[in-house]
Amino acid sequence: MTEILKVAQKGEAVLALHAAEVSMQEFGSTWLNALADAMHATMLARNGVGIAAPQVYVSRRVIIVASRPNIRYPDAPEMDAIVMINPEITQRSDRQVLGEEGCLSVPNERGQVARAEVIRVSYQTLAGDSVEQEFSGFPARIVQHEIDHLDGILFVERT
Ligand code: K2U
Ligand code: ZN
Repeated sequence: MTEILKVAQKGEAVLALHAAEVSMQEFGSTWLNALADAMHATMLARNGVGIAAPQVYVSRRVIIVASRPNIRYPDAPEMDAIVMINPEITQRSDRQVLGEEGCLSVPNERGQVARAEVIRVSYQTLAGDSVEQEFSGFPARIVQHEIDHLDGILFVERT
């Protein structure tokens, strides 16, 4: 049974915390896999293109990135959802791009946010494998937005 979880709203303390890393012994655990499933179901139910664990009241460094074409980014790539555990941005392009963002935790608000156009991200998969991957454009924007959530930062603090 995959749960659709309640999404924390702007002003709730959990969104302002620095989320804790997932430790090696937690990989493969029932709780981590259940969390990823519930985050994914919740993101889909809310038509999100990403979600971070703190948004469902879990202050741990887990995000999902799932770009798809949408009204604001019609040429965004359609990508399979990626679950990133302990994600870290290892490189950022100097060049930044302004783009409109929204947030499942900040309803009815949209704002222009400057983000690095190209980033390199290192993260662990649910299986515990380490991955280094480059993102650009809208997917790069989503990754930066979600990692901000892990550091207690909402996009409205960057507009
Ligand atoms: O983290 C979230 O609250 C999910 C956001 C992700 C997002 C990141 C960057 C730019 C836009 C959104 C939700 O997907 S907000 C809904 C949405 C979907 C597509 C485009 C804009 C807003
Ligand atoms: Zn958000």
